[in-house]
Amino acid sequence: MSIEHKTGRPIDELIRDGEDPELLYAELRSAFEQERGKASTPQQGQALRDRWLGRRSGLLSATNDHWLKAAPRELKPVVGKLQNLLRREIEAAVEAAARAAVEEQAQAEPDLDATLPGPERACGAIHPVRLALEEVLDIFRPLGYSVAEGPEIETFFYNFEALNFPPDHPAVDEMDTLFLNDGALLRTHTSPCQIRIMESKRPPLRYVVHGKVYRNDTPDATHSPMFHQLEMFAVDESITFGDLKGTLEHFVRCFFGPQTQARFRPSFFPFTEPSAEVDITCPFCSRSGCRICKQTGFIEVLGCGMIDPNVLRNAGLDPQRYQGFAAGFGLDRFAMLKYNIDDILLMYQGDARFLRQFR
Ligand code: 2U9
Repeated sequence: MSIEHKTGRPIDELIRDGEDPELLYAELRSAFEQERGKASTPQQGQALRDRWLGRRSGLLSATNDHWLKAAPRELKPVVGKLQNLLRREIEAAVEAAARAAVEEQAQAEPDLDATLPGPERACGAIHPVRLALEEVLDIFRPLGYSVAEGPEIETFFYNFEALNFPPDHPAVDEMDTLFLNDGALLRTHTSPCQIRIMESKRPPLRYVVHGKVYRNDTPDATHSPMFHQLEMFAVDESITFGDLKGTLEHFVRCFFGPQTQARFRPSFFPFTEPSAEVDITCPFCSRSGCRICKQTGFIEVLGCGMIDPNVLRNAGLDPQRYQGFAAGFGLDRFAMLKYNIDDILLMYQGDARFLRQFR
């Protein structure tokens, strides 16, 4: 953008010809004054500001570049000083014009207070399930675990058959599983992801998988038909139950606090053998008994076990050569324990006042 002098010649040319910069700046100033006199609404004030002070293509920046380059060496300091002076004048004038326009508008429309702040922008919050997930991932990543997710719509094979569920297992029943058309179903756990990983990658494997899972449950304070599951598993040539215990003890101490102790109780899952459920010493009462641990001093937090050889075989791995451990838990429940939330349904009502409490 260049400015023409009243003679019709570009001003940088005049500068080059030794024209007095003071005079040229005075002309620039009067050009600005004329425009300023015409700006009477806040919108026009904004346009004036953009035209003269705009960072990239504003008249002042453009002339600064041109004039300074064109000026003979001995005049450069004078041109620079005049530019700064004029910029400050124009900034002050634009501010004053904006203020005057607001006042004028307020007088014209007395009910409108143009100085009031605009409507508050609703600000979101990080969901407690996401906070719990990030904490869990921060514990497993340094141990060398990768993170994976998979489809929420699954086949019967990946959700049940490959995981060693017998056809008459109660979980397969429509009572627990939400079936879709064409034999597809909403996954009831994230375990199908592990099958897909074992099918497509060679051991050693260490993965955390997580995501939404669905069960045909009636909602209440501890059940939601959709919740978030997280599972971790490791497959290698000499993995033992000792590796599983050490890993999970480390994990619960990191997540629930360094005093936490874990208790492994024998259990049964179709996809692990042997299997265990893990109770931790109650983080709320340090084992002395409270409402949350129902006076037992312990809280059940996860299930785990050595991956059943049938499952390894179903995923194409030789169980003579490879072993693995796996564990799973509900992230919603972990978030509830961590942040002392007593109703799972609160987490799915989208009330920002609730959601904002946890960080
Ligand atoms: C493969 C092999 C083994 C993952 C495991 C559990 C035990 C478990 C539940 C806790 C509460 C799910 O959220 S919950 O309903 N999970 O008890 N999960 S072992 O074992 C696997 C997974 C995949 C291929």
